[in-house]
This record gives sequence, structure tokens and C-alpha cells, in this order.
Amino acid sequence: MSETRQRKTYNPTDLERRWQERWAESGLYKTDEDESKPKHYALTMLPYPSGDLHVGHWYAMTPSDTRARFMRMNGFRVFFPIGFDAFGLPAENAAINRGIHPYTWTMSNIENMRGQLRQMGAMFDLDAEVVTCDPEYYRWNQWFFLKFFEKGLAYREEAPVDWCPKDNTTLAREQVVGPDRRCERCGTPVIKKNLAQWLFKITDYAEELLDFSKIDWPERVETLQRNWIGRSEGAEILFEIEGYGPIEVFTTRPDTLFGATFFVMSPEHPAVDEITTPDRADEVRAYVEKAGRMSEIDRTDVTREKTGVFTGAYAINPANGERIPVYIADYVLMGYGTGAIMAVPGQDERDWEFAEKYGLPIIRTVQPPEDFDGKWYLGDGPAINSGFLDGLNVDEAKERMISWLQENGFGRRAVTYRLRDWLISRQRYWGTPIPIIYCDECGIVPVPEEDLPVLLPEDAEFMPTGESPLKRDPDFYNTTCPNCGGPATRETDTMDTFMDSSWYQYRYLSPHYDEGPFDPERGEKWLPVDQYTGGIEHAVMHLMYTRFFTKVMRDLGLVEFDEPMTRLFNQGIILGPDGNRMSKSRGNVVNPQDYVDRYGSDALRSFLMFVGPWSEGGPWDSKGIEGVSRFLRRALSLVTEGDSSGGDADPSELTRRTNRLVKKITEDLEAFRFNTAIAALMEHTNYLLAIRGRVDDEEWQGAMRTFVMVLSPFAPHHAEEMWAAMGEEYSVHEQAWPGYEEALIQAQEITLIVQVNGKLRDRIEVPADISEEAAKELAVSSARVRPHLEGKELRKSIYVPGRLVNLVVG
Ligand code: ANZ
Ligand code: ZN
Repeated sequence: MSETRQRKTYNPTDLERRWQERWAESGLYKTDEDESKPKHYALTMLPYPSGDLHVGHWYAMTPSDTRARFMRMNGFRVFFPIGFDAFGLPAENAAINRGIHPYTWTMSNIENMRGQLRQMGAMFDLDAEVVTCDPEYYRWNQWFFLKFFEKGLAYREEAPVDWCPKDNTTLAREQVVGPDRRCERCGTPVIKKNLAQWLFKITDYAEELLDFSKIDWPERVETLQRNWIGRSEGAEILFEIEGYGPIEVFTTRPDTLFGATFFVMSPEHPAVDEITTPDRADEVRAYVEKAGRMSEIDRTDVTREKTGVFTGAYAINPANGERIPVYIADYVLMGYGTGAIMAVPGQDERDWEFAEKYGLPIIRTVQPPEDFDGKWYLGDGPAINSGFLDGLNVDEAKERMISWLQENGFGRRAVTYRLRDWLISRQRYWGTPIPIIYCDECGIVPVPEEDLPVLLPEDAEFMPTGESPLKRDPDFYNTTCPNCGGPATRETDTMDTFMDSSWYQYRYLSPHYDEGPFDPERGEKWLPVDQYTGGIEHAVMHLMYTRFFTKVMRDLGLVEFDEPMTRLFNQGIILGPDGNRMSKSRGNVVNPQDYVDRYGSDALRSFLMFVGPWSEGGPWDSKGIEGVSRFLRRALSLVTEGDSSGGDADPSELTRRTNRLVKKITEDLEAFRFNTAIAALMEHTNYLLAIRGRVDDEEWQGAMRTFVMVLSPFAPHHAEEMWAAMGEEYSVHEQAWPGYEEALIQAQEITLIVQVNGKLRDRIEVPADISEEAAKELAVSSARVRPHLEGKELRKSIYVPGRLVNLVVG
């Protein structure tokens, strides 16, 4: 582009397209494989191919790109891939509602988004792309499933599941939302249904998943995962049920055993039918049915009135031999502990209320303080009414009781977790078929590895009910048993799409490798991921599943480390102009394409980095992007509209400011502080414009080179344009990150003496070039000076540049 044309018209999209073409032609962003450099695997969460990149994608991806560019300039070989999380419900819904095949819908969306990604101008290595609905990819989901199955980590179980009657599919615990338990996707109230499901034994790794010592992740994610896993320490205690046998309870308070005055089982407990006496059977059955229709959230709500029914059975308290009645109550859940509890009303709120309501005895086993006038007492204190425990505090009593239980065969120390196994079955078409065959003779038979992939049939009949087409496709499900050769049927469930995203970072390394999920040599070179970035909303599912997967992969001998991603950063969300979350119903959705077309990618990305700290997000502001665009245009004008006159500006000031800028940007990028970095670049641009043509050419060129280099991770196209206009060799993105000299920044600080009425009161460090006004301001606000001004009037101030400020008061 000629200089004259540039001067008249500023067309960022033209400029950007030109550089994108050049970058593609020259293979600038092909992954650097130079092993003499340290590696940096930068990963941003892969998008779902919904059709268009939205602002959230730009907000997540472009700062990650800036960071990856920074690492590259710092001498790292950087791997920065992108792909598509391409299985999932929206594609299937498009098929149902509009008659488009999910594959067609997905692939055309991907094609569109690829174009938009190119326009973004990020340094993604597009050769490393992964598309999870590609058989080349999901074959390895199936392979992993087989490995999990071999290791006993995949199992099938009939279980009540949350079921969305509209989508006709099971939902994971976290996909059921709100107090009234609705489907996360469509909002329909969720019901319970019994189905045979495939699960992964993530609970085997619960303890290890609590160990975050090998990763540097945000505190918040760790806490969310910790709570999700929900570890509780205590004991399992056996209670003999008269005429039946022992039933185990889990308790965190074994010290309170002497106060267990009744026994409560979950209505779903498998022993309920057998222990119930005939005279209680009708009432018990009715209660079980009612409880089954209720949500877990309601059942565990402490404010709800407690209900339950007596089963007619009695249990023996092993500590004192007392006969205690056995109830069923909905506040005891089958999915936690052992599904049965010893009730200790003296120390537990729910048990107290239950006891009051049904007239059951209450015995305190911990002595509350004298001034305590409440009901149940949760605090510490000496044990009472507890035989051999009396006098011990809670912790001592717990230990003592556990020893006693173990010695007498009544129980043992135990740990339990809230974490449930990962239910991976989905009654859906658009996912990875589970590679299992059911044979009447041989039972459950895994598909032999050499028969993978089990392909999704291409033609499928999509029912308006959402019922899986695989269930209605005999060509798919009729097969022969790999074991005996007899007729058999295939599993028609497909896998949860979280399966796809649990290991995609490995596949990026060698997307077409066909001897394993990834090429171990590539793994050796690049793994694990060094820097992951993504939203906090993935804290407990995706981010836990991928940790679990990596641990299993380690145990399978596929990798040698324990954690998939060493560092994690959670960005915030970009809000609508009204400060609310963008949503179609609010009508506050911003389409990034409009802004790319108008202001270009550099302006959009810089604006998104400028709106606030990346971890916090911020509201969209059209005036804001206008301002950022002006900044880029002004920066560009530094090289395209030059005129030189006399050198009356201070060259050491230029040096000082340039060094200061490099330091600031370096530190900000290390800490993901994009917004303050851009503010510094803006300020520096203004300064450069002010002194342009007033410093020596050589000094100017050097300062400009540095400026363009530190600008380049933020506005890669503009920086490239400036670099070329300065006559520098292509490409600015291959330059080494500039260093800075602390001394050059520091040396320019001077010490000013502050006097009040001629008396020395303070010394302050200020920039050498400080203005008179600023110097007086600092002097007046000094903590050491202020007391001497109090109650007095400032009459005059004298400023001796570089030396002192004298404040005259009276
Ligand atoms: C006796 C006891 C005495 C209890 C006491 C508490 C206080 P966390 O800390 O959440 O793990 N519990 C056990 N299994 C249950 C289930 N399936 N459904 C509902 N409640 C269950 O809670 C552990 C405590 O919750 C256990 O300790 C048990 O009540 C109850 F002074 O046992 B506790
Ligand atoms: Zn068979």
C-alpha cells in the first residue's frame, strides 16, 4: 500500500486481510518445532460449532492469542491449536426441527467459523485442527471406553436417572438446574426414570482429584472441585436389625453413638421391603412412592418439615444394646454414604426436628456451655451420657469410638465422598456410539479394538419426540457377537460429549495419527498443556473430567504426568451494553462480525482486552471500540505520516519512557493484565505523536521498533503494517521480545526535598521531568508534610526544579 493512499483512507479490514494472506502464504503460524527452545503449549477451550463466532469466543480466544504471541516472542516454541467440540444436542435438534442432517449442519457451521477464525488473525496452527464428530476422532473415544472397560472403570448399572421428557434423554446432575429442577437446555421439568446406564468410575480417583499440589490453578476452581468431591471423614457402623441382619450407616460423628435413639433409612434402600413388618407395609409403600417423585434439593432442604414412617422394625445400638425404632425418611438419600443413618437428635438439626415430631427420645452426648439455650448442639464440649467416652472432647471421643468399634467388630474408620460416578450414556444419535454388544449367550461383549470405529449410520430417521434414531435402526443395532458369532445387538446409547473434551488436547498433537489416540513422540515434545484458558463455568465438569482422564491415561501408561494442564486462567464474561449477560431474550446480544467489518479484528480484540481485567469481563461499549480504533489509527499514523523537523525533544526521556513501557507490558502480559497494558500503549502513542519529528532519526527508529514489537501481540495486523512501513524485515512476529533496563527507568527518578516554612519535612521520589504543579501536589499530600499544614493556610509555594518544594504557610 502506498503511503499516500494510507494517509487518506484508513481501511483496517483491507489491511488485515492483506496480512492474513501473507501470514498464510508464508506459513508464519506453523508450529515451531525447534527443540532447542523451551516448549509452551497454550490452549483455549474449543468452541461448539453453533454457526458463528460470538463475542464470548472473541473474548476467550483473542487475549489467549496475545499471550501465546508474547510467549513466542520470548523464545518459546509455542503450540496453539483450535478445534470444534462438534457433537451435541443443538445439531440433533436442527435435524429434528429443520430436517437437516446433524453432520451437514455441523460441518457447514464449522466451515463458516473457520472463515471467521481466519479473520480473527490469531496465531492458531490451523493444521492441528480437531473436529470431534469425525470418525477419525471418535474412534479414540471408543478405544478409551474399551480401555476403561478392561480396567473395570466402565460399568453398567440400572439406576434412576434424571430424564428430560422433551429431549428424551438422561441428564447429568449438573444439567438439572433451578429449584424446580428443569432441563438445562430446554427448561422442561425433569422426571425420574429407571434405565441401564454406562458409568465411569471417577470415584476411584476422588482422593487423588483432591490433590492440587501439582497444578497452579485459580483458588476458586480448586474450591469448587473440592466441594463437588465433598470428602467427609467418619466411620461406618453396623447396626443389627432384629430378624434381618446388619445394616451399615455412615456417620461423621461416631462420638455421638450413645445418643442414637432411632435409625433412618432412605426410602430407596434395598432392604426396606424386607425389614418392613406386614402391618406397616401399605404406609411404607405409599411413602416410598411419594419420595421417589421428589427432587434431591427438596429432600435435603433443612427448612422443610421432616416426614417419615415407622417400618415396624428395630435396630440394636451397638454401644449400649438399646432397641431403637427403624424409620424411613426422605431426607436420607440413597446416593450418599450407605443410604442409612443413625439419628442423633441431641446433636443434629434434622434428627432433632424428626424426634420432636414423632415423639422420639433425645439424649445429649455433648455437654453444651452453660449459656446455651438452643436445641441441638453442634459445638465441642465434654462427652456426657456416653459410657467410656464421658469427659472426652469431640475429637478425642471420635477417635476413641472408632477404636472401640474396630476392636469389637461393629465398624471401622471410613471416608465418603459426595462425588458420584460419571454417567456417560445418552439416548441420542449425535454422539460417539458406545462400543458394546449384547449377546444372549455371552452377555456384555466389548467391540474388538480392530473393529473400531463403530460408525454412526449416515441415514437416520429423526423423530419429533427426540427419540434416538439408533433405537429404530435395525441395520445399526443388529449385529453378530464377536465372541460366539451368534446374533446380537449393539448398544444404542452414545457418549456424553464431555468425553470428547476430556482428552482433545492430546489429539491436537497428531490429529490424523491412527495407531493410538496421539503420537507418543509428539506427546514427549509438547505435553502437558502449559497454559489453559477458559470460563469458570467449566470448573466442575470439564475441568474435573479432563483431570480424571489424564490420571487414567497415566495408569494406562500413555502419559507420565498426573495433571493435564499445569496452569489455568479463568476469564470473565463480556456483558451486553446494558451490563447484563448477553441473551437473545434481552435483546442485548452484540454480533462481533458487525464490528470486525467496521473496525477490524485488531480493534475488536484490543477493545475486548481493554474493557476491564480479563478475569472480570465488563460491559460492551460501542464508544469504547471507537476509541480503541482511533488509537490504532493514530499508532499507524506514526509511521505513515512522517515529517521531521528539529530535534528539540529530550532523547533520554524517550529512552526512559520506552524502557518503562517495555517493563510495563512485559509484567502485565506475564500476569494476564491486558487492560492496563493497552492503556500504557495508548499513553505511549500520545507521547510519541507529541515528539514525532523532534528527536534524532536514529533514536526515533529504535524507539519505534520497540514500540511496534510490544504492540504486536495486541494488534498483530497493525503492528505488521507498521513494521513493514518502517522498512523492517518481515515479520514483526518473529522478533525477540525487547528487554528493558531497570537502571534506565530508575535513573530518571530524583529526590525532591519538601520544606514547610523553610524546615525540611520530607524527601519524595519523583520523575525527573515532573511538572511544577505535580511536584506541589505530591508535596502537599505527603503524609509527613500534612500535619504541618493542618489548620493553616497555604500562602505560597516555591519550586526549584530538580531540588525542592518550599511551602509557606501561616
Ligand atoms: C450421626 C450424626 C450425629 C451425624 C451428629 C451428624 C451429626 P456430611 O458432613 O455431609 O458428610 N448422613 C449420612 N448419610 C446420609 C444420607 N445418605 N442422607 C442424608 N444424611 C446422611 O454429613 C454426614 C452426616 O450426614 C452423617 O453423620 C449422617 O448423620 C448424615 F451429631 O450421623 B451423621
Ligand atoms: Zn455371544
